[in-house]
Amino acid sequence: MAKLPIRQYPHPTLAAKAEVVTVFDDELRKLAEDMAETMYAAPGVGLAANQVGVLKRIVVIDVSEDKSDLIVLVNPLILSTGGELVDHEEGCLSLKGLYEHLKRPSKVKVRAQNLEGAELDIEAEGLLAICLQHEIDHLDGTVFIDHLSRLKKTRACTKLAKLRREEKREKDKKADE
Ligand code: GNR
Ligand code: NI
Repeated sequence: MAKLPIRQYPHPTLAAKAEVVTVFDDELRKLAEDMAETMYAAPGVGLAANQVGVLKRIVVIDVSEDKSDLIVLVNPLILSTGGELVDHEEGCLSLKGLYEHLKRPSKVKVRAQNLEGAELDIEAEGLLAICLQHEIDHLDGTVFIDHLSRLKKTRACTKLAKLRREEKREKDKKADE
């Protein structure tokens, strides 16, 4: 197992469309394992391959309290969305420290394949439904702030730049001690 570096916005792989997986081999299983380790270490509730610089349609998710329920999805597709649009606060490991309110459908049906290539369907609501939409967006080159209005996205980018400046200042200060 290995922890992989998480690419930060606006890294080009975050804006690229990931390729459909056709080969279900040991290399794919290794990638899934490394992505899971990276997600748990971050810590986060999901991770898409684009975030570790790999343009393959694979995501890992674990929204369980005790981190005991890993879901690996290959070639996931949203079959349908439903329920109300729910307002929630969203974050992303590739836009570290930034949290913004967003509305998404509360329910989602997803079809995917597992690491053996077998088809599986998931019906989700709550945090899992949000996370599935967030991760599948990544595979299509979309990050959550792309769903904001132009003005709100600009403000979010300004906030992110400020967070990074502050983080750098803290780091420089520590190195100086
Ligand atoms: O860890 C994460 N938390 C989160 C919170 C609200 C909505 C979506 C997410 S996904 C995010 C991990 C991540 O960046 N996945 O791509
Ligand atoms: Ni993300």
